[in-house]
Amino acid sequence: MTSRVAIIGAGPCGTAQLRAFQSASKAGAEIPEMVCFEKQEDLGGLWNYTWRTGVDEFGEPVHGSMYRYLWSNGPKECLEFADYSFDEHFGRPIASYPPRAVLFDYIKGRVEKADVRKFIRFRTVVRELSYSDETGKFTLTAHNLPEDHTYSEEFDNVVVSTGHFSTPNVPYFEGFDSFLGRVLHAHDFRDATEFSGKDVLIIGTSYSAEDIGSQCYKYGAKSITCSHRTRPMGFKWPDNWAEVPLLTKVDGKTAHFKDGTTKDVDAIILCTGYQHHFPFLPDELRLKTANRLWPLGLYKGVVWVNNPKLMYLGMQDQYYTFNMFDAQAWLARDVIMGRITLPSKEEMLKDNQAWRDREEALEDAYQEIDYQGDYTKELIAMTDYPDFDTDAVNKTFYEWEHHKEENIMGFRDNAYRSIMTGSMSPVHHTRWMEAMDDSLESYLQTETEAKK
Ligand code: FAD
Ligand code: NA7
Repeated sequence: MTSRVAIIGAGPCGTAQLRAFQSASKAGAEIPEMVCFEKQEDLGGLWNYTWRTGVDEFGEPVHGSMYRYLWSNGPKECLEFADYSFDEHFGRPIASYPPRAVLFDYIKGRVEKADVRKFIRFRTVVRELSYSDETGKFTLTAHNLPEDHTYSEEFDNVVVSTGHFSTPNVPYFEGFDSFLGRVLHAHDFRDATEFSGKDVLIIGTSYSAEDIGSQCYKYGAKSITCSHRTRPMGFKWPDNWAEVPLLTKVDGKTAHFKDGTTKDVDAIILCTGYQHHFPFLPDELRLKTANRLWPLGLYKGVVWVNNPKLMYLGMQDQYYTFNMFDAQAWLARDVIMGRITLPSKEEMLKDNQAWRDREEALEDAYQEIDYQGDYTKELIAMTDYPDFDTDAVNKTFYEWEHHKEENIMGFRDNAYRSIMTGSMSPVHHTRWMEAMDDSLESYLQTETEAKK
């Protein structure tokens, strides 16, 4: 009997898994039966924008954390699929920092080309997973939301690709209960124009803080104050920005900081990160980790050491995204299909610890980039995923870091060369600060069309 694999989630990781199996099938291999469960109405994961916050129409927690006017926060040349280039999808080179809708279109393009949409059961949420030592199989319980029907099926392998930037980490600060403004988490942020003319306080110093702060600035906030727990971001911010120590309490509209300073604010946006949250998994199958480059328990960052029939994709903190997810999905495929023989548990744990030890010694973003590049390189060497030059990707990431250090509000105006095709990307027709329209149509206009 053909074995069965369940893929949970149809975001960039889940669709990479579908494509990985499809490519083996196309090359003549016999592949397992694939069933992909996706709770949203379309694929693309976070890239599938929703205006909703809180719960959806079925009472499910809203997965989406992306917002209007979101543009790629890194060069697209660093995330490009090695088997499906931007040039192939758009028919010509396009600029380097596409808005969300453009990347969403790109992700969907590969899925359509590979014809794997048919394997996805949309609007179906996975509620429970268990493993039986007796049968050697997983029992997965799914809920078809529109039909309000719950059912269980057995699988030989399971791939968890549900993402980890959807369940917010929401700290409490004294006075929040009586704050005379709005408190929200980045997960619920949708439209920066809401904060136009307002004094905004941001808590956190990572990507969400940097980008949501920049969005608020671009769309007319009166001031941005960024409060840090560990260290300030340190970019050359515009004049109406301030970086301050951690918030200690709020009193009315007044925010108090650790250094004794205060600031009256209208809104507080908690850019305090997310939790790895898998409510459908029992303890023995559940990854428990903070957001970091090397979560423990996963051989090669993918295979659940305590039960290697279970895979996790994309669970790391990310510089590399789409093409690293691909490299992981190809590895998961080959483990599932028996093309890769796993070493002993002891060996897997040793390998895992070696990666963790190296992660703990990393000193800056440049070393972190090299680390994730090396990791991706190692995965690529293990499968037939099209080889690409991770050292060149790393260099593009360095350039990106430099461009941010030079001009945090202008780094998206730069262009880079594709590592996959060698073609140079054009400079975008409009500077990011002036580009208010984030539609695909607007982004794909040529310089002449945009100037009309
Ligand atoms: P997701 O995209 O989160 O997809 C997971 C899928 O699983 C979703 O479709 C969800 O509905 C589904 N799912 C979850 N639980 C269940 C369940 N129980 N049953 C069924 N289905 C389920 N990366 C970049 O490369 N560039 C960027 O500019 C960038 N910007 C970002 C901005 C924000 C605000 C955030 C939050 C992330 C950003 N990222 C960016 C990183 C992002 O994590 C990856 O690009 C990518 O979306 C991760 O893919 P994924 O498949 O792991 O997870
Ligand atoms: P990250 O990258 O996990 O960063 C979380 C930030 O939140 C980080 O600066 C933390 O500060 C800060 N944090 C967490 N808890 C607290 C508390 N209690 N008080 C103050 N500050 C806190 O999450 P992001 O949302 O920025 O990025 C996630 C993804 O979204 C990313 O991949 C992007 O592509 C988009 P710390 O440095 O630990 O002191």
